[in-house]
Amino acid sequence: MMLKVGVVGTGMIGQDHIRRMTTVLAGVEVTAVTDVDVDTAKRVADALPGAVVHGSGEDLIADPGVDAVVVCSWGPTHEQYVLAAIAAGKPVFCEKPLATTERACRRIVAAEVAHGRRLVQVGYMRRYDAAYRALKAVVDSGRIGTPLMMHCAHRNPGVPAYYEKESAITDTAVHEIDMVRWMFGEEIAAVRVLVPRRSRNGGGLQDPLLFLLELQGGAIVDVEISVNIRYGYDIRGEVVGEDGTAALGELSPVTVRGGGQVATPVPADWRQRFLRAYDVELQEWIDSSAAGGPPVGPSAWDGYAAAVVSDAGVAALRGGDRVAVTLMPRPALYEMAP
Ligand code: NAD
Ligand code: ISE
Repeated sequence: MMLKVGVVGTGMIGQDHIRRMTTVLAGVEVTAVTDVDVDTAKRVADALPGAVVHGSGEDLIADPGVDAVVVCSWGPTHEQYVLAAIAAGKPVFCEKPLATTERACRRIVAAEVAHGRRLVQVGYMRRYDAAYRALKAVVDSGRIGTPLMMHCAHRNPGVPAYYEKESAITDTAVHEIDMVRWMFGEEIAAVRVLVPRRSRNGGGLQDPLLFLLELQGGAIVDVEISVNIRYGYDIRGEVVGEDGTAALGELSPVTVRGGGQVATPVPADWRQRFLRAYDVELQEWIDSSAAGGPPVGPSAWDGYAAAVVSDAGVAALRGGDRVAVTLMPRPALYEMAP
């Protein structure tokens, strides 16, 4: 059976997901799109035979020709579409973040719990990345002993147009928040933000930042967030265990030696670096949705937990020292570990 998908938001990642659903993945058809930028939505639909352009996300979700929804609009608009999809009983893949505040995520969790079965998956694609999966397999195997620390860097060449001061946490570091919960299988207990001197390339943002995450079991993770690093998109991670360390490998398929130097290319952006991870993530979501089963990827609970930590990070950035993280009790619907 072909899963008929409607896409809300046809900007950068909306177009990239439409490309993969129409040219790479199997068992899916994009039947409807919408965007507040109507011209963009129409231009995107022109390349999709038979696809309808809707005037609003709500109209798209109500369309009987849409079985499942992919939300790729700006973060603050996610809540309304995820809630509308739950109300319609349709599976919804929501790009990260699930919503931009804890309260909005609580409303989504409450709606899904009231519905009685999981319909929401959040686009935390690092869980599908081959390098992160290999790193987690080493940590889980016990080969490096109990993990004590993790060093991460999240470097972007530049920022999208919607980026604000807090986005370094809410839009960028939110990936490490989810990845760390998954990597360590524990919730985050507290956060801090350290502020070094500003880069002249930072465009008025506090750039870079050092984000510190304390896990419930006592491990500590540091994340360098640089969002105007210029040289490329560079994602790093190294876990330090009692008996050894394990790091994400260099990912380039080519190394050039010449002129007295060894050089490997750096990805240009997240689309290049996580190309395969997005493919695997969406294919699994398509397959589980088509089968009528619950999604197996990051849940509304994961989206909620990330938002609580993200809110704490914003408080720490605004001048808090150590900000503790308190989660509500986890509903039985989300019984699996993070
Ligand atoms: P973008 O600005 O390129 O595209 C967003 C689109 O949403 C725009 O076309 C905009 O007009 C549209 N839009 C805004 N409000 C809307 C509304 N109420 N209804 C319908 N359409 C609306 O941004 P982007 O880079 O594509 O990011 C979109 C979302 O995807 C963000 O939440 C971002 O955090 C997330 N994202 C995730 C990843 C990832 O690695 N998983 C990468 C990039 C972006
Ligand atoms: C963007 O929205 C993403 O999700 C990318 O993966 C991230 O690296 C970037 O910082 C965000 O702006």
